[in-house]
Amino acid sequence: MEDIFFAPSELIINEDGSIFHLHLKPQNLADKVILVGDPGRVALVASHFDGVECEVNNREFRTITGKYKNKRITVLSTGIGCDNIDIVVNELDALANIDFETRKEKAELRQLTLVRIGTCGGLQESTPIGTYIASEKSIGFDGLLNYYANREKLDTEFEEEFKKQVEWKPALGNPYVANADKELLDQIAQDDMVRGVTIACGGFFGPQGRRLRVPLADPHLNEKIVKFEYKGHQCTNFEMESSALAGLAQHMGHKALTCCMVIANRLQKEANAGYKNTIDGLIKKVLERI
Ligand code: R1P
Ligand code: URA
Repeated sequence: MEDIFFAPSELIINEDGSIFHLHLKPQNLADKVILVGDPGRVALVASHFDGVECEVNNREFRTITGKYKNKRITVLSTGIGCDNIDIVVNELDALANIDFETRKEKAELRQLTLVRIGTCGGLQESTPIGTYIASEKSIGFDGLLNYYANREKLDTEFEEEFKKQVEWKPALGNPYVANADKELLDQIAQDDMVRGVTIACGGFFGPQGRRLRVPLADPHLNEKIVKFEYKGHQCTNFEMESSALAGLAQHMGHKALTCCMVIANRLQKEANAGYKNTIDGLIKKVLERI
């Protein structure tokens, strides 16, 4: 624990005592947290709760804390992208581990369990639309963890092998690899989920190899990603938040995992735009197992 005073410009607290973006107060946060991208998915998760304790909304961050079968759970939306994960995970950690009166770190770590329930694009024939994928490893194309210390504690061996096999172009920035918490992975990813390597991208189109009107810097990157194989691991899916979540949680001492439902398969060139009706199956599994 470091004895640092977090100045008002570094840790912004609103006049009502809530944290800047999430508008949550420390007492609003449960130890078990479900993160979803879509603010509309928060009500879907909370529809399974036996009771609701508080509901807070600001920008794309919608939060409900309640009870599911005697487990106190907070569900909150992050919106799209790793930039929002930086905000959400730092603010959740501050709510748990910084004393808002003294603006100093608390003496003992309060460990959070963070499970993201999202949607993704499948990359293999074994990941058709409807598959649930738990991200055992996440490769971050988003650059976020390059700004934090302790990068060497991430999975640099896997990173080097990935860059070699896909002939990574340095102009794309340095990808990093973050692993899910092993215990949480075993708890949540049972036989009905594929354990995979997820690529978290800084965009939905170009960064995921979707070419509409503007040509891509490396039009063959996705073919190389699909072929990549290392120690039995293959890249299974694309989404936009898992690496930032896994990496930040590891640095902060929290447990984190991302589970996504495939809504588009890039090999089969198919998509299910009506997925909102079917993601409830994944939500129920996570609520039971968290
Ligand atoms: C893109 O459509 C969004 O969907 C996926 C991506 O990660 C990105 O946030 O996740 P969510 O469905 O959780 O938003
Ligand atoms: N989310 C993504 O980021 N990519 C997809 O292809 C589908 C959902």
